[in-house]
Amino acid sequence: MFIDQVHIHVKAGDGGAGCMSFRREAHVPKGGPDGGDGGRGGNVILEADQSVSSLIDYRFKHHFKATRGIHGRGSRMHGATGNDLLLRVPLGTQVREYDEEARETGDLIADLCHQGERVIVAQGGAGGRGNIHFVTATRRAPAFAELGEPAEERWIELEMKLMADAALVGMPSVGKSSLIARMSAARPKIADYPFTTLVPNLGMVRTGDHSFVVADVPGLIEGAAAGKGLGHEFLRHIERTALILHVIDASGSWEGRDPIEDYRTINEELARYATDLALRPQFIVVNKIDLPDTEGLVDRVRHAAREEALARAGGDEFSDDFLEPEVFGVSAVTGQGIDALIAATAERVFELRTAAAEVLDVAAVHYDQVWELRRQERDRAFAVHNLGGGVFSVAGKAVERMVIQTEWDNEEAIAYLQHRLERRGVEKALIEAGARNGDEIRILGRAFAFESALEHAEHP
Ligand SMILES: Nc1nc2c(ncn2[C@@H]2O[C@H](COP(=O)(O)OP(=O)(O)OP(=O)(O)O)[C@@H](O)[C@H]2O)c(=O)[nH]1
Ligand SMILES: [Mg+2]
Repeated sequence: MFIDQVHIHVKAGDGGAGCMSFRREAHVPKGGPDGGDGGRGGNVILEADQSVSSLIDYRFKHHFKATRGIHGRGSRMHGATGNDLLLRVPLGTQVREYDEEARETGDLIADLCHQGERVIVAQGGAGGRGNIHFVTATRRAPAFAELGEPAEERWIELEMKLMADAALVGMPSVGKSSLIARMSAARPKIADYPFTTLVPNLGMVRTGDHSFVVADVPGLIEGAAAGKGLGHEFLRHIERTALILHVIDASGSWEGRDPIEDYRTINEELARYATDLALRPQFIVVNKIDLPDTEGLVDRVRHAAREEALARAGGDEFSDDFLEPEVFGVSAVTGQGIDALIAATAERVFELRTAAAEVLDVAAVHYDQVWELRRQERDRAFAVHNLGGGVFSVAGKAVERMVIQTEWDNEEAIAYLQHRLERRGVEKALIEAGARNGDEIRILGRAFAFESALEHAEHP
């Protein structure tokens, strides 16, 4: 089975705790603070890798964790950084946020299209700072340090769109699977009834100069773009192929159809699905020419396709818009014409990919940066709720993280937390919500008394 969508849970490493320590030397009665910082936790990183061809590695294992940062120590010794965890994914993998409970897909995190492209999907927690950082003019001997920052963790969705160079597209039973079996080592099911192929198959075609990947997708029928048959779901897979190999059955065998009518129907469905797909370069592959009464059909198809192309170019065969259609007569059964088809496909795919690579480099959107900014904004946001009776709660990622980083049995550490909350605007928001000195503030299950120097926080 072809796997193209998985959900995995990624957890980065927690930051190591900062150290609270004072220098101890033989001749110095009370030394200054010397607690080192905790190390940063490892990140979970996705990397696009050409040599990975599917998401199968993520089908059975769903949880991935980077290692934590080491705690800081005395004598200004900093803890080591945790190791990053690198997960390799196929080229063309799209990464999205995923809500496991609601089973809903969220924002696009990244679109990994180029070899070696990376994105951090879970950031390691920063190491806590040691007490050497908290010395001020009035606080010469800070008796607290920061705990490590908890790591990010989240569910993500990985989706791989087929990165085939050429896709075999056509009505059911025209011989798409037979052709991919002839052209590559792929061995899909072949049978004389429609809709034999239920999921796309990929095959690598090795030729002298350039190898290419060909896809065999389920048969399309009239109405496919509107969701009829099986083809629709897979039309999106061919969005990224450079070349369409439009296969028609020379014998018109399935339901005794007219091959030229079928050719037009499929083109209409492609156009209906996306205008872009109708304009995609096409080779016309007339299959089953080994069967009787098929001679002459290749020429008829060539003629019909030429008329259409000419009409699109305004009837002018010297116009730049006119492209002589390329038609190949082949037989998947005898192998006739297959070598010529492979050679021409390899050459055309190479030309198209080279041209596309130039365009892509200019137009690349850095989704990961967009997502990172949006995520940071969401993290910074917090909400204050008046629970009544002088009790207020504050909720928000960044604020909660500060609370987790605080040693709760250390008054100095709590005072420092209050200072941070004040800087973040939490104090102001609480006063606006009606909080007065002495009220109870709850954050993440912790409670402390509200103390503000701001005037209107005093009880009248
Ligand atoms: N004589 C002859 N028969 C062929 C040729 N190619 C395919 N067939 C037969 O046509 C039938 C359909 O072939 P498939 O390869 O399964 O067709 P498909 O396009 O993949 O069909 P779906 O997956 O159902 O869309 C099978 O019975 C094949 O043996 C050919 O070149 N010549
Ligand atoms: Mg098939």
